[in-house]
This record gives sequence, structure tokens and C-alpha cells, in this order.
Amino acid sequence: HPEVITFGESMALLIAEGGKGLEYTSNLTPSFGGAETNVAIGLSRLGHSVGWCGRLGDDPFGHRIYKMVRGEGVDVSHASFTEEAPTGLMVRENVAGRSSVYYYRKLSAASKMTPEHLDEEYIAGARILHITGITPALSPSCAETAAAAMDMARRHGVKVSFDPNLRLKLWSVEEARKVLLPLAMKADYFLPGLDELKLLYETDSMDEIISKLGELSAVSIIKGGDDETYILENGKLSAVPYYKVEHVIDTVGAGDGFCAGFLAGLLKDYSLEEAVRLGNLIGSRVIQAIGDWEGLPSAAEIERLLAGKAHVER
Ligand code: KDG
Repeated sequence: HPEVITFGESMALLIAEGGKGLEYTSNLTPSFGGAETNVAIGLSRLGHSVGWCGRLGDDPFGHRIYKMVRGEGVDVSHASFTEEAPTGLMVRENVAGRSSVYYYRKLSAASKMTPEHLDEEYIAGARILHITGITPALSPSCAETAAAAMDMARRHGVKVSFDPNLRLKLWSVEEARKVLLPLAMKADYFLPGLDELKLLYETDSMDEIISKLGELSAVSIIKGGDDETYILENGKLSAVPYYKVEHVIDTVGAGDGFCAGFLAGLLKDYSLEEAVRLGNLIGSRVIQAIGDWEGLPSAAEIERLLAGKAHVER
């Protein structure tokens, strides 16, 4: 059984190259992305066993994603294909340093996920179930599936990790609030970004945010502070500083990288602070590479970095 199980939508990704917008570029690079496969790949590269159970279209993009995720060592034995709907697609451009994403994912294969696609026994054998708030944004049946998976995990003493990953291109903040806040109640580890909390709780006040988070039973790990990640445990707030990065290249995927590092820390029985530090380190690597998951480091790279050893190139 994998130590961590996650599921959600992974989509084909086409990236406009050369700093030209999609209207004018003649060069699109294919890749794929999805918050949950990003986390799964991150964990696998750090040496942990992880399963991803997504639903893909029975089409070339779907098969490509399946093979690439499997190639990263992620257990895809519970992922499935359907002929009823296509694999979702996202397209990204970067113009004048600003990255924009366009989704072509309405009625995608992943949006048709239902609780029947979950295998309770598979989830029961894990140590952690990781869910993101993108899944419930896809469709009502996906929202039911996310909640059902969390309930299954809780029934079997599997820890639930939940990253709200608010995507305002998928739903309004009002809709998101109604669904995400009840899901946060089911989590053991709640991993929001500070900006997301401001939107979800409709306040800029840190005191108010902390008091709202205090209503959850989860430990909250708040990403995206100016220079640090916060830990809120039993009403006590602490901060873990970021690793300094000289050149930020692409911030997409940083939060997922953080989650992978944090969950890896939990699996290694690190203290919360040490787990957050590992999360910060993985996030700092992801933002120094192009792509959502390409910059996720291996366990060996992390060991080298922490030992301060230079990489031997030739
Ligand atoms: O966190 C990065 C993800 O947002 C990206 O890989 C794509 O899952 C994705 C989404 O729905 O935007």
C-alpha cells in the first residue's frame, strides 16, 4: 500500500514559448499539470510511496499523463480512463513576465469522478490522504468524491491533508467558501495560502484569521507569508523562515512542492517545524525551474543541498 494517496484532475498542458502570447506564438510545448500529481511526483522523488487515482480521457493526452506519472514512480493502479469525456487541457502563456492560464476542462473526464471510483480499502492502507480544493470545484460529483474520500480516511485513522488551492477561474469565492470550509473541518492538516485565507474568511486581519482557524480541529500550515510559513497548532502561532532564492523563474507549483516536502517530513516523523522547513526547501527549488513539477528535487539532491555540497557536473 502507498504511504500517501491523492487524486484529482491532471490535464494536458501546452505552454506558449518565447515570451509570445498565445495569439501570436508558433511554438507550444506539451507537458501536463495537476496539483495532486505535482504533490505525488514530489513525494515519489523524495523516496516515498504514493498513489494517484485520477480519471483521464481514453485519448492520447490521457495516456501520455498516465505514462509520465507512472514513470515518476507514482502508483497509478487505481487511476482510470473513460471514453465518455476527454482529458482536460490547460494552456499557458507568459507575456511580459506575467503568466496566465486558460482552462479547457469543463465536462472533462476528471469532472465525472464519483464516490464509486474510490477504493476504500486502498485509502485505508495509507498513512495520509491528500486532497485539494480544485477537485470539489470541478463538479458536484467531484465535491462529493472529495468529501467521501476524507470520510473514508477518517474511518480508518488515515490522516487527512487538505490544501484549498482556490482557483477563481473555476468558481466564485462565495461558492468556494461554502464547499471548502466544511471540507477543512474534516482535515488533520490544513495547508492554505495566506491570500486564500483572506478571501475565504473575508478579512485582512491576521488575528481574525487565526481565530477562525482556531475553530478547526486541524493543525494549520499557512503558506505564502512575506518571508515565512506559519504553523498554527492549538492556538499557538510560530513561523519558519523561507530559504533565500536569488532568481525566481516560475512560481507555479511552489505550493504543491511545499505540500510534498511537508508530507514527506510527516512521514519521516519530523516535528511540525522540521516538516515545514523541508516544505519550504522543496518550494524554493520548484520556483527556480520552469514547469509545475519539473523542478521537484530528488532525495539525493536535498541531501546534497543540506550538506552544502556542490553538484559535480562533469
Ligand atoms: O498548483 C499548480 C496547479 O494549479 C497546476 O499544476 C494546474 O492543477 C492545476 C489547476 O487546476 O490549476
